[in-house]
Amino acid sequence: MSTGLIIIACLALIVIVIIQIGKVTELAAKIRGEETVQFESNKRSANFMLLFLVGFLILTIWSAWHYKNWMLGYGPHESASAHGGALDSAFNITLFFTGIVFVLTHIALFWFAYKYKGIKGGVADFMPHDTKLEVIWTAIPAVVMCFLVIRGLVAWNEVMADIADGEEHMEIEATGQQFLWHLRYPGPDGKLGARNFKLLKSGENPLGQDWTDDKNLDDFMPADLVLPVGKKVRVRITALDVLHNFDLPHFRVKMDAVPGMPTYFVFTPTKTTEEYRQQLSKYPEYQQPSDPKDPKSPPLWKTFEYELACAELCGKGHFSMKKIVRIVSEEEYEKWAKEQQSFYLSSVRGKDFDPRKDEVLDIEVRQRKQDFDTAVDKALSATKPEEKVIRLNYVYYKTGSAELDDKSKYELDNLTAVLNKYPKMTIELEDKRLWRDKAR
Ligand SMILES: [Cu+2]
Repeated sequence: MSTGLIIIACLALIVIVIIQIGKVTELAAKIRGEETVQFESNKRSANFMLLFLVGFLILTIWSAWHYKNWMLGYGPHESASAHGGALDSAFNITLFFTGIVFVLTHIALFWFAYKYKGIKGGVADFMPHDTKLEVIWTAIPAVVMCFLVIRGLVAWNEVMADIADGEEHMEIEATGQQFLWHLRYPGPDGKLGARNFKLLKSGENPLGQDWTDDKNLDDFMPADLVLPVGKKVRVRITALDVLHNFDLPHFRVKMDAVPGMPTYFVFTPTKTTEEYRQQLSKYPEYQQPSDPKDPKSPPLWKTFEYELACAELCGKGHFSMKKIVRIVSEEEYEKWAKEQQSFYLSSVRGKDFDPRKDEVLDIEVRQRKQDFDTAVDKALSATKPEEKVIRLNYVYYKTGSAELDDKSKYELDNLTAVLNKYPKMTIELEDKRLWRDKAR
């Protein structure tokens, strides 16, 4: 903060000094005659031009060199995706040509301002037209531009290609909303369910998922973006309110999220978070403590995380649209995915607004069969007789009747399957109420 104030004060002083010099020059002109003073002033300006040229070029080149290990594309920040290298090299080739032009034009600009300063009796050259010069300064940029554009197009087509038919990949979805990203994964079925904007309701159904579509039932919405290394990912990108932009800088992924117009990006992460950290650890810049106020805090490279950002200024909370991205091994990813809870089952199922609350879903039948089989295994291996009990949790009767409800069938099927598997097993059926009474 204080450094900032000093810099501002210095700049203000420099401006005041320049204004004062101007005033002094004016006064001197009145005393010594206009022309002499004018030429002296020209000479001084010309010298400043040269000084600025040298200082400016040195500073530009020094800062580029000095900060290169913080910039994407250089030092440890090589791209972490399969396509990223193509974009980086297109960028570097453009930088090479524009860099040469940048240096040459600046030298020419300030050198000529110095060389052709106003002198006593000096007259300007009259050169209305020079065909050779015009051909040169049109042809060279045209050829270079053609080369850059064609190369850029080739890279663009490669980077923007969609998944080919039957190509192995996974698909996830990212939806931008002021001011957060909703991430949606397809769950075990590998398919994202349908959405309908008419079903949108914050809290109950933030993405407008259609619960009558079975593909939606296992979709989950994690807090972080976790992906397996080396697997092609297609990200469906949508927005709920204004323009956002799905930006994964370390992977050179960037695509607008437009309300009402789904976009996508396909990329393959090639480095796990851990590998990227190891790469950073080889550079002195990343040995600094991650918390500048605490010298004992872990070094920067150890705390590095990939990030998902919004790269479209979308409102005052724009900066908060950040998520951590973790790239992990295939096994770690499988483990993580298994731990994720389906949004439907954890937040919608059985609630008043669940349109399928009266239905028993296939996904539940499968889950309950698994639970049932686990309970059977547990009872079989138990030693105490009171532990050799299996509870049939989902057997219901029709209201006011001794007839079994249709929904009970699958639970009895599970029991039949077990009895068939162990033909010698004998069981005793006991009513739950009696069982409860006995326990008292
Ligand atoms: Cu945004």
